[in-house]
Amino acid sequence: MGAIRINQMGYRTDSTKQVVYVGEASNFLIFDVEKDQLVLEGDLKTHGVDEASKDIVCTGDFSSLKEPGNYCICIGKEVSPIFTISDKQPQVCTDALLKAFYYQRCGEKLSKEHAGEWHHDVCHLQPSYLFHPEAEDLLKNNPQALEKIDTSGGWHDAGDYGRYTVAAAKAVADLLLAYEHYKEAFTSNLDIPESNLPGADILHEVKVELDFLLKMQRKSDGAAYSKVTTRYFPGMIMPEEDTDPLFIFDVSSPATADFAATMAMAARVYKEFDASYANRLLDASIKAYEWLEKHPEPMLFKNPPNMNSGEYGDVSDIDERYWAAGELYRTTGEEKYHSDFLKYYAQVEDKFTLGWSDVGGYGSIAYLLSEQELDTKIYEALKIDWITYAEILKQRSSKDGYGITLSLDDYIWGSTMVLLNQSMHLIIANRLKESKEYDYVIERNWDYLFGMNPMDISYVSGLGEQAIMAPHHRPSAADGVKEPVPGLVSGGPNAGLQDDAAKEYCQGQPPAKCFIDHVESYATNEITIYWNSPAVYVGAYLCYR
Ligand code: G3I
Ligand code: 9MR
Ligand code: ZN
Repeated sequence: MGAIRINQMGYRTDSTKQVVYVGEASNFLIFDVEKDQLVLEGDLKTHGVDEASKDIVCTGDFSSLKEPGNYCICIGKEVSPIFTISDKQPQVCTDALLKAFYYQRCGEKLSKEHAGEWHHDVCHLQPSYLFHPEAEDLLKNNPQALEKIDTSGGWHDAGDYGRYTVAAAKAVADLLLAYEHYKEAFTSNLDIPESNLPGADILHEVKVELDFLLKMQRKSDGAAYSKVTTRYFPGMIMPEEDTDPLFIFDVSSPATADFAATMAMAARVYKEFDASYANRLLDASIKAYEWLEKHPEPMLFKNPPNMNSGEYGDVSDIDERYWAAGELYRTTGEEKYHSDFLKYYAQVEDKFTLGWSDVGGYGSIAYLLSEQELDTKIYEALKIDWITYAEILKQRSSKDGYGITLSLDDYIWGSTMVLLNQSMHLIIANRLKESKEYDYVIERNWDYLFGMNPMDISYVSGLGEQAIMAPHHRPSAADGVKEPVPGLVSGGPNAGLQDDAAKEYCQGQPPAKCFIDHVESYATNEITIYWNSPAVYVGAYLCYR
């Protein structure tokens, strides 16, 4: 591990730029490696002990270096990896982070043409059966008695091959917000099968998941099923080898409300692109919402006994209902959704989180950025609270050795998502204030993701000189290709040590170092669609802010 920590993917010409040095030193030198020239000399500022890593660190600012080129930093006898200063930095990252969704596609062959060495055969087209307690016996003795539903398509959730509604909702929401807010960032050709069709590739890619989600809506009443998975997590095999029967699990109120919210959002975004598809999405959303109205009591999902795919459980559905009402109001302007939103506003505890189980933040965004007539008092209160939390994040970053926004308690399963969600919060705060006030912090969080961190590692596969190599990702582990599938965001440090590899290698480590680039460490080094999606949002912002 080197002592000089930088963003291994480099920096934009006009971004603020920081280097972190682990140890004590007084100054740094930057050389242009092509011209073999010293271009900058700067002082290092002592930070003292960085609480999250327990390392003593110094930081140096080289924002004044704006000339595109390739550089390295020298501190004492240490030399950093070579890095680039280029305006392409965030675009290169954003494209790769988005292309990762293509690699997660289910139910279609990934061809050599589009997937390169990570190509694989078509997967998960076996029948999917509606689960009920006797489903397994029936499957053995009388499979005809089981209801079959076509649930093909969509994205594999993560390192496993399950497809889960609430997880999909967060991923789709982040990508749609990214497109809605920063369209200019989505003009690249991602080399996916639909790239030659009109429209941005991000819309083609998200449609893959929307089409799948539409299949997850129960035809009879509009409720959404919670997931489709095999009974157990399979071994580290390729998706086409995962041929056990698929089960579709019960509907739930959080899944249905998330479904209503994402469909309403998508109807808005796809309207200009494909009006009849947008109508279909809106109809699906309204139907799901009608089910919610008929079922005011929470109906929460629990894994049935002896089924061990992901649970994605929840303790409340108020935040999901808040989000659904907020999106439907923003998309349709119908008063009924507005009054529901205000009712849930008074009940929802957490109005900021952008997670898969806590989605209050999305409800708040839907209202804060709505074009509809709003309740001024509620709008103002929400805006003040949103900005107050942004200030807390900014304060926190000023005390962190790397300048990031994670608190000591934030190093949980999927801590990179926590970090990226915090950046999303700051970006929305910038929008509300019409300022760039939080850019410095957003850039430090971005640098952390790509290597400026206590592990000296880029948490995104394929991006950075020292990027993760062994994510808990079944295709990457089983395909015989040395490099993992690129563009995947690892969960990152997790002090919970919930898997054997983390227990073995990270015991006693400070929170920011509870990470192991080991294929078996699903609690620190798995990947998911909803850890990639906030990264796409932040990357898109950094492309054209
Ligand atoms: O929120 C609490 C926090 O208050 C507490 O201090 C902290 C202490 O550990 O825990 C936090 O909760 C954690 C929660 O994630 C945060 O979202 C739980 O401990 C932790 O067990 C839980 O992990 C989830 C994991 O599934 C196990 O259920 C991850 O969020 C979730 O991303 C992950 O999802 C899995 C799917 O089930 C299957 N597919 C892969 C996917 C990624 O690993
Ligand atoms: O591979 C599974 C991963 O996708 C999940 O996030 C994780 C936690 O639910 O579980 C993993 O599966 C492990 C299982 O829980 C226990 N036996 C080992 C499996 C990993 O190969
Ligand atoms: Zn599949």
